[in-house]
Amino acid sequence: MATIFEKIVKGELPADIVYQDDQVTAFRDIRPAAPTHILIVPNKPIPTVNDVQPEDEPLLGHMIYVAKRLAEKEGIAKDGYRLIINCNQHGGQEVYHLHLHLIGGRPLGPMVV
Ligand code: DGP
Repeated sequence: MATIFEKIVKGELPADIVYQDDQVTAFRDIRPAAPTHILIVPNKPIPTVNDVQPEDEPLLGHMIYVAKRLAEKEGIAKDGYRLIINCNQHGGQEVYHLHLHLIGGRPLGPMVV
C-alpha cells in the first residue's frame, strides 16, 4: 500500500513542495520542529535505510546535495542546520518511505537521543 509520502510524490495528496526533480521531492514537514523543516524524499518508495541497495548510493548523495541547496535557499546554511534520517521503531520512524529531515532556522542545541 502506498504511503502518504508516495502519494505526495505522485501529486495525489497536497503538500508544500519546495523542490522536485526526477529523483527526489522536497516538501515542508506538516509538524515543523523549527522555522525550516523540510523533508527530502526519493521519488521511488524505499521504506527505510535498511532497504537501501548499492545502486541507491547516487540517489542518497543527491538527497544530501538537494538538502544543502535548500539550506542555502532558506538562508540557514551559514548558521547551520541538522540532517536526520530515522530508521524503524527505535529510530522513531513514523512514515515508511525513506526521508531526510532538513531542520534549522534556530539554534538546535546538542542532539538529544
Ligand atoms: P519520521 O518520524 O522520521 O518518520 O518523520 C515523519 C515526519 O513526517 C514527521 O515529522 C511529520 C511528517 N508528516 C507526517 N505526515 C505528513 C503529511 O501528511 N504531510 C507532511 N508534509 N508531513 C507529514
